Amino acid sequence: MKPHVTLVNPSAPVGAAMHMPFALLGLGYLGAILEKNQFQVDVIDCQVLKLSLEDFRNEISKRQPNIVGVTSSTLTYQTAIKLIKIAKETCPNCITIAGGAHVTFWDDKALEECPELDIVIRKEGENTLLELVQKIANDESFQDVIGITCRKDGKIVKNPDRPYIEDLDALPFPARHLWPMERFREYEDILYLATSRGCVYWCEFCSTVRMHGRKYRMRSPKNVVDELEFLHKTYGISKFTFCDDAFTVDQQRTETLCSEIRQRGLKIEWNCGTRVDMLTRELLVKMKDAGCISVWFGVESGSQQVLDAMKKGITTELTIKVLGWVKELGMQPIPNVILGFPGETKESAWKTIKFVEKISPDAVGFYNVATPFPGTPMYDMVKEKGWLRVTDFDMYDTTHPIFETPWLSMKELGKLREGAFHHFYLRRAYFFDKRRRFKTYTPLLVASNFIANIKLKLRRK
Ligand code: B12
Ligand code: SF4
Repeated sequence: MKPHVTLVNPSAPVGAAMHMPFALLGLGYLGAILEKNQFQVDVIDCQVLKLSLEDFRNEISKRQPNIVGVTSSTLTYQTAIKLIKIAKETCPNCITIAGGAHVTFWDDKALEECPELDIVIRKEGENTLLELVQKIANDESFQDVIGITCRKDGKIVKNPDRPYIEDLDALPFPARHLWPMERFREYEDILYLATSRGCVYWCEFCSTVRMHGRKYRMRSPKNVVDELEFLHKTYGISKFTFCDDAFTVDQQRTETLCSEIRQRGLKIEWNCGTRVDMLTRELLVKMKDAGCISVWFGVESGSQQVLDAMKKGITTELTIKVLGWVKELGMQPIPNVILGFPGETKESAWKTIKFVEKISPDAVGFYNVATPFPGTPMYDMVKEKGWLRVTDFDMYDTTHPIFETPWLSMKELGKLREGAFHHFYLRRAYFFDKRRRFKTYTPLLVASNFIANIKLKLRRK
């Protein structure tokens, strides 16, 4: 039997703060590796197609796959479980698999919580899924496949981890054609790609590095620019986001990548995210020449004490210096901030809010609330200390306080985050900035931000 595999992206819970939908790279890579090995594969993206649970039931019933693979972050975990139950009800002979950032660290619990779930694939999924599907195709037992957690003789067993893929160039490009790509144009004209996996740091709140490993694995500049060129030609898109967690860990590679973009005469604009200690002014100049228009930074906090508690490994001085270079060179720095990490006080949070306004007065970036994702030391600490208050994963959208500490209550944290946005937009410096004064979008932006905060408040009740 050649199994037919359906990959599924669950919708985010109603009201959760979410980014625009796009073709997920994780599922895209899985689809591509299966297609490369001549398996029939399709995607049901409930987020993109705005499918209700009943719509999903109809869709899966029409397709009748042999294997259903559902991705999930912590935010979409509970919905993923509902979809798996529906898949099993609708196609009782199908094998159900879950993968992604949440179930990797919630594998045994997911299998306990959901008898309809057959297998969890932990961490990087391509080779594990391929081996599993091949075994199923050959009617062989899959229970010894490495990288999975499954049931064996009535017990839940965790097989050893699979080694990470070292040669990322060997992977096919994500199978974006499995999505209705024209639908994304309704939202934004940007395509996303990833040029590396893993990170060399080990921040206390970060689940990515525990997922993809404490080692920076890279695609070659040629392979990345081949993908850019392919996407530019196939979809007519000229704007790209590199989703890497730390795009410039290997500065030489970034330089070569920029030269390759220029040499091929690609007229594109792009943005990326990185750490302040992994950039030089010279590299930024080269990035700008190759089309970079903005850079995201994990600024996280304006308090050195909180940064050290996070094990972030950067200083506030360096952040000021590097974001200054980005601005001087005419690019936009976008700070990403976490409020409420254990040890945070009202004072340190306000220090951060003012720090962010000083280093990036034009872009509010993202004020995230410290969210304890399973698999991270922050999650373990919050649980051990008895600080965890919200166990409903539908609330883990990084805007909703989840725990409280002796130094900061959840109510205070919620107010601080709202205060951060209000303060940002209502500053005299923002409203009376000459470049912005006559632009209609300023009051619109302020109004939409107030509405978003009201919605958030209602959701919290
Ligand atoms: C791009 C990105 C987004 C995009 C797309 C989301 C997505 N699910 O891909 C957008 C902007 C929409 C987004 C939104 C959010 N994100 Co985000 N995002 C990322 C980022 C930076 C890259 C994801 C990526 O493409 N990775 C590359 C691919 C190859 O890896 P992968 O996605 O992990 O997929 C592999 C494995 O997980 C596995 N796998 C995944 N799914 C499946 C399914 C099956 C069946 C199998 C077998 C295997 C498998 O195999 C894949 C291939 O190897 C990651 C960090 C990271 N580097 O991974 C954060 C990350 C996934 N996001 C995170 C968060 C918190 C969010 C938000 C909650 C934030 C918010 N409020 O907006 C939302 C939730 C979105 C949602 N619906 O789930 C956290 C998730 C933590 C957690 N435990 O849930 C991460 C890990 C960042 C972090 N530092 O902690 N995000
Ligand atoms: S630098 Fe970024 S990707 Fe690396 S461990 Fe810290 S938060 Fe995670």
